Amino acid sequence: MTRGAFIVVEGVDRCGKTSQTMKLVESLQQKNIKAERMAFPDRTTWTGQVISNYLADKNCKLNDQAIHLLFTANRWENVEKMKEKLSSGITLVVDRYFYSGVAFSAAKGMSIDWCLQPEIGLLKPDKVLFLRIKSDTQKSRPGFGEERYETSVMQQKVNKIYDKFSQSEDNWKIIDANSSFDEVHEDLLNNIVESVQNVANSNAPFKYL
Ligand code: 2DT
Ligand code: MG
Repeated sequence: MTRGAFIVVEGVDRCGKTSQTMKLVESLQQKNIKAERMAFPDRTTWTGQVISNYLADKNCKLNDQAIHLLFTANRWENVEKMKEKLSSGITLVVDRYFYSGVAFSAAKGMSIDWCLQPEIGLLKPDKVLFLRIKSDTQKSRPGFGEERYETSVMQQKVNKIYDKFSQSEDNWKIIDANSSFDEVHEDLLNNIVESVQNVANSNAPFKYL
């Protein structure tokens, strides 16, 4: 049996990642492609609960390196589960991955090289779809929540780091996310179907960071 594709959707807050990833799984299933959604941070695990408390409580004083490593550990905790699902032919549509980890930590002033080190050895996505929105579009969407990082200054810094990834990484694809939900959905879906077919046709083994 050929494995499923490992797809990541990245982008700043309010670009539509959550609703798009949910709809994508439905649309893939309608095409008889086995698919499941995942999101990082995975707030259901032990590290996920610590992370969730950190994000919700702006007074929580946790050293930047420590929280960075907790986000990374939250991915490592899920590696076996992800491999099992992909091996059983399920395509994973994942809302955020280590690119968010690096982008948010580097936006706080940490070194990108340092941030990347603990991610080495994790599964590498077959495709990263970067939902790129103009800051005007972002501002026109319903307001930021109450969580840490949900400020315009932080989001702009993060967007710049995503732009760097989109230029340097071979698996990134920029998706114009300023248009309607349905148009963006079609664009994402076409890209994912193509990746699923490429993985199946080439019998691609897992790739690692
Ligand atoms: P959500 O709003 O998507 O739940 O994200 N973040 C995320 C990091 O700082 N490091 C990471 O490794 C990941 C995956 C982005 C919650 C916030 O957590 C940030 C926004
Ligand atoms: Mg959020």
